[in-house]
Amino acid sequence: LFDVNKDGFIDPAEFKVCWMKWITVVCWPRSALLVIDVQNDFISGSLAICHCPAGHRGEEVVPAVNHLVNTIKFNVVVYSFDWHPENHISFASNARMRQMHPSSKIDGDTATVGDTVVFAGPPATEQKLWPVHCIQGSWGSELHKDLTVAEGAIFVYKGSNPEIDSYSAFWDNNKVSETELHHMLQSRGITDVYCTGIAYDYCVGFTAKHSVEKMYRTILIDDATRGIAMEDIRKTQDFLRSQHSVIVQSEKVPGMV
Ligand code: VGL
Ligand code: ZN
Repeated sequence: LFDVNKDGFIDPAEFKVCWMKWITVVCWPRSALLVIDVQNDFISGSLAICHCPAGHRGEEVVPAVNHLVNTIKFNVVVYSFDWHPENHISFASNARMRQMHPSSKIDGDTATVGDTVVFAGPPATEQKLWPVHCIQGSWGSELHKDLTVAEGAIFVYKGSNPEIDSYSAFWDNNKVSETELHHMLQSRGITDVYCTGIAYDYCVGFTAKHSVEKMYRTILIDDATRGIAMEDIRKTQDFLRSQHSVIVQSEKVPGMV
């Protein structure tokens, strides 16, 4: 099972991988449900995903997540918040106030929602532009009113640095700074991470990707996740499966009745 070094010892790095990936996962599984960005702006506000090509309706995740929270005894439930200041880099309306990198195909004055630009930085940063959304403390940043908030829940706030976007609840898009999430999951002995919420092809997808990188057994719950563009949702699914993450329906989650 293990390679040994010249003294006959197991390589500690390899053992750590085996411990985290297999031994604890098999012997002491502990689960976290991540509820990503189930906030008003993504459901009925400025970035309502129903206006996007996939035509998904964000509020459909609410009963699905509530059913999971009320039925299954997760060891912890985490709610993430997209949590932007007004001068955030991802807002199309802020593009003209920023310096573009020479490689950017679109300049700041003509840039609009949906464009991808390259800001000068440093570091040069590619950014898809969005409408103003999830301003810290605004109605749009609040969780949907019908969402059940589990007892002892953890809240994670991301995207607060004006200079860098953060789709994932673990890291910003340049992987420069990390949220508290990994630390909080580690301190609770979490092995299994279930991902739900909005948007499938952005914040949920990136969170699941980083969860795999952090070596959690990562499960995306398809019917509790909604997204923006069908083609990007498919790419997200293919990528996650290629990383040995699994995509299931709620009824297949252990403990579901
Ligand atoms: C998200 C676009 C911009 C998301 C956040 O939660 O998926 N998408 N900010
Ligand atoms: Zn955002």
